[in-house]
Amino acid sequence: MILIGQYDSPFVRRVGIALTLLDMPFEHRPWSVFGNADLIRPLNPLVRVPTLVLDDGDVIFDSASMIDWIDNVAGAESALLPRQEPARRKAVARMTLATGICEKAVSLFYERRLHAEKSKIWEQRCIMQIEGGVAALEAMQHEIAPGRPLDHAGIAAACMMRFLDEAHAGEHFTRHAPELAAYCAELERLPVFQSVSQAFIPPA
Ligand SMILES: N[C@@H](CCC(=O)N[C@@H](CS)C(=O)NCC(=O)O)C(=O)O
Repeated sequence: MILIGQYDSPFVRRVGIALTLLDMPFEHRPWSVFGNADLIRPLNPLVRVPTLVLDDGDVIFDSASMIDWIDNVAGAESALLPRQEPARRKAVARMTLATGICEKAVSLFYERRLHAEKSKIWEQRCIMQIEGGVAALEAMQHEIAPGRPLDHAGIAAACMMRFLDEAHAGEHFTRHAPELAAYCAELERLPVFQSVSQAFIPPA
């Protein structure tokens, strides 16, 4: 299978980390949605990353769908989300908050980078949503019991944290989230987080 997209995308990175953790072999093509749009478009009409091309040629289009497929193929024993409720829905809530924050962080980045005339209303809305999401995640940190196995929620949080810190360095979005920051810093020290990583490259 082929994972398309650069690891400075928190969405691509979380899929790459999950595949690596689960020992699912894949080829990585670090194509840019802007610079390599012509390569991505024939595989994904949305021209977005991550794009996951399976061995039978089928394509999966969104990181949430990829995570769902990866866990399904890995099987219940290996899947990277708790199986029991309410632990499962709580982990899913943290995971979707983290990826939701990333959606807003990408949107804020594009607003500032790609629009000659920026919308203050949109910028402030994104900032409010990111700050709210980070505060909510910080408040949920107590749900992660020490020694609990790494799951998709933790992976998504660490990928989110790195993206906020690098793509929006001036905003210091995580300054009021010390527990979340410490948890993510600990994950970033793991070999899989170090190997599946790339410093942020702004689109040209
Ligand atoms: N919901 C998508 C979000 C992916 C996303 O926003 N990817 C960005 C790169 S970080 C992208 O493809 N941007 C180009 C575009 O949206 O046109 C996912 O989880 O895969």
